[in-house]
Amino acid sequence: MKSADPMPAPPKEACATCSIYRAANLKKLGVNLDAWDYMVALAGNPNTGKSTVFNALTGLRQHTGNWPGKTVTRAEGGFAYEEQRYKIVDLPGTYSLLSTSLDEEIARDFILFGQPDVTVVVADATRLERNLNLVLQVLEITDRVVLCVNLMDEARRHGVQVDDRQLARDLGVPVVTTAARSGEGLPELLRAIAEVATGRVVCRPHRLEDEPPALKSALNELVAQIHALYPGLPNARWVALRLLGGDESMAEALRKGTLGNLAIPARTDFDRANPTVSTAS
Ligand SMILES: Nc1nc2c(ncn2[C@@H]2O[C@H](COP(=O)(O)OP(=O)(O)OP(=O)(O)O)[C@@H](O)[C@H]2O)c(=O)[nH]1
Ligand SMILES: [Mg+2]
Repeated sequence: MKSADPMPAPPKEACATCSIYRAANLKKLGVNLDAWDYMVALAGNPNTGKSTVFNALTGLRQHTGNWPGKTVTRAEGGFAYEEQRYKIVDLPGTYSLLSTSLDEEIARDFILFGQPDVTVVVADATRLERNLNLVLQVLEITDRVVLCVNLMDEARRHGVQVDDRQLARDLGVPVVTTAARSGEGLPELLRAIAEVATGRVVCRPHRLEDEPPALKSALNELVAQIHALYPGLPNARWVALRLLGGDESMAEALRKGTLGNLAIPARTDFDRANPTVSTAS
């Protein structure tokens, strides 16, 4: 966050009677998160409405506004839905998982190493093609993805239609269209999150074709070495690919031994190792 908001007020009684609550059986938990069953990450390009979704589901007041780069650290909140408690993490906007700015690294590291049960990629319906770059990158590292195509009201105003069913078939993950500012589509988004989190829906994401044999053997060798150095590091294969691609920040993390800091044996350990403000900031 560039400017600090005041501490959020706890969710009001009215939250329990709002339309999203009634339609979706949602209970906004604010920052009251003693224990949770599933963790959800909100990722996406800058300015696509991640914090707007976060606020609608938690009752918190994460900073929103009409310019990119507002959320610069992760913020956490909670909600309950169908008897399950969810911790939801609002991440800084990122165009790609290959990014290097600090706020983008926070998002990248959490998606890669935070082991969320569901990663919701919030995309801008008016710029869908550009947003799909990040979607495809996220699909390379996790099966458990829901694509939220937001700003549908803006898209309609520009005469843009989104074939969400075809998109879901092509990508192999659930796709939900929303206009988060007015609450449109949020009950459906909640249902999709719950279905993926609980395993009622199993995603079969579109993946790039297999690597050529020479690359495969180099990758396997490198993955074994990374695992020897950092046992249990999630997504070691992705790290190896980045190293082979000459990613300086990955190479630096490996040389300095800081890559291990990103390895999260248990999610609670991650939280302890990376204390951040857990309210709207
Ligand atoms: N018209 C319209 N505006 C929306 C919608 N969802 C969010 N917005 C607006 O879009 C702007 C950006 O929303 P944010 O929630 O701050 O976006 P973000 O993805 O968190 O942005 P960063 O943290 O900067 O990456 C704000 O002005 C929101 O009010 C929507 O569905 N329709
Ligand atoms: Mg934000």
